[in-house]
Amino acid sequence: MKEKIGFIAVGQAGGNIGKLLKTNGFDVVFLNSSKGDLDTLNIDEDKKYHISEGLGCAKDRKVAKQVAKNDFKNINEFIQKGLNDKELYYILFSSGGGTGSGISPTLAKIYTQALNKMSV
Ligand SMILES: Nc1nc2c(ncn2[C@@H]2O[C@H](COP(=O)(O)OP(=O)(O)OP(=O)(O)O)[C@@H](O)[C@H]2O)c(=O)[nH]1
Ligand SMILES: [Mg+2]
Repeated sequence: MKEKIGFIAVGQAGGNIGKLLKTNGFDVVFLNSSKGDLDTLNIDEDKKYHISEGLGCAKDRKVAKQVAKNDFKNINEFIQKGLNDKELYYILFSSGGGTGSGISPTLAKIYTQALNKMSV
């Protein structure tokens, strides 16, 4: 089952949880609007994506949503490429910040409707 699941880690808390899952053999891709936070995770370059324009969203969900909307094509390509053979996606994020909680619900909605791949 492990090989059929893909985790999408968004924001710092999502990234920290994703790192633990990766260490335990799961496939994880990492997204953040803060390049500095992404780099602290020490993950292969092809598994992490810095959302364009992003300098961190400082707990502002509206900013996060807008930044993700502007860069959605690249975000989607990055996820599809990193987790292309998966039957199920899980999204990891904290409800306390801007990036993870701003972007993740919209991402879940899009993937549920477009791919029927989400589990929440
Ligand atoms: N338990 C736990 N909480 C964390 C962790 N990392 C961040 N948090 C908490 O998550 C909340 C903020 O969410 P973050 O994930 O840092 O925010 P973000 O999604 O990166 O969004 P930005 O506001 O744009 O930075 C704060 O309450 C943090 O203390 C973690 O590894 N474990
Ligand atoms: Mg952050």
